[in-house]
Amino acid sequence: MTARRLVVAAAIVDDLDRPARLLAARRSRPAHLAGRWEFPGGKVDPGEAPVEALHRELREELGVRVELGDELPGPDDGGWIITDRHVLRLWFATVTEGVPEPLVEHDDLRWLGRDGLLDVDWLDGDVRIVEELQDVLEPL
Ligand code: 9L3
Ligand code: MG
Repeated sequence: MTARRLVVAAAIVDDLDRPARLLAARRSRPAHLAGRWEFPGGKVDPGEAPVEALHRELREELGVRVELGDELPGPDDGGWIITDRHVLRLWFATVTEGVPEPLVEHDDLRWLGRDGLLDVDWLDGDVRIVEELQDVLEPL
């Protein structure tokens, strides 16, 4: 089997130093993912640096510029296997310009606190990342 495609995504939080809320995005497409929630982001293009790809995706998808914080390393060679065809790398981020809007492939956005984090229907691959983040968020 060929290597999994690299996908990059952001845990957008209200404050990088004391995060209390996390931005979740509801997919509007493709049909089999519509209605499920995710960390916004997308595929890294050939020749593109992962962090550049993440900035591009967040501009395209949400219309924002961000400052990136630390990466949240995963158990799968440093990444997070999210499907049999994709491996995800995830960075903390905070918005520096603009207000996030569901522009391209989302139809809803929600800021979630630690207690409500699992109230939305996360994509299968994202759930274990969300569970890990629960301990990182400050109580509201
Ligand atoms: N995916 C899973 N969780 C995420 C993201 C951003 C993406 N947080 C999955 C959904 C698709 C694939 O990765 O199967 C590619 O994502 P996109 O380019 O359609 O956003
Ligand atoms: Mg995307």
